[in-house]
Amino acid sequence: MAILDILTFPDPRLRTIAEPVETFDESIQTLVKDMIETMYDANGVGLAATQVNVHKRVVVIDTSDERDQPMVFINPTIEVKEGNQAPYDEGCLSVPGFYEEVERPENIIVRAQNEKGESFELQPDGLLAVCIQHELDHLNGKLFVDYLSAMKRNRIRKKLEKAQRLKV
Ligand code: GNR
Ligand code: NI
Repeated sequence: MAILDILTFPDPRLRTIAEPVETFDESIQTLVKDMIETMYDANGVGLAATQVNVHKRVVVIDTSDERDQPMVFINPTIEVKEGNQAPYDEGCLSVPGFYEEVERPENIIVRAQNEKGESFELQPDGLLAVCIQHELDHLNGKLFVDYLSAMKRNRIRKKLEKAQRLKV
């Protein structure tokens, strides 16, 4: 197992559109295991492969308090049902230290495959519904800061660029 490095906004690699997974071989099982370990190590609720610079449509999520119920979503799709948008104070491991309210559809159906390639469907609510939409955005090169005003996004970008400069 391995803990992977997480890319930070505004790294242009976070804008890559991930490719569908076609073969569910050992390399996918290893990627899933490493992503789960990385998510737990970073105390994240979810992680998309894009964030660890692997551009495949793989997401892991664990919204449980005990951090012992990892879920795997490969090639996920979302169908938006009739209903409301709800605001949620979102954070992102690729935008460390910043939390902002984002509105997203509340009623969705998620279809995906597990690490064995078996298809499943679920109707999530609460944080899981928010998180799966946040992760699918990552696979499409999108970040929660894209929903904010340009002024807020630029302020966050400048602060993170400065923090990166101090690190390297
Ligand atoms: O850890 C995370 N918490 C979170 C909180 C509110 C909405 C979305 C998230 S996902 C985030 C982990 C992450 O960056 N996943 O891509
Ligand atoms: Ni994120």
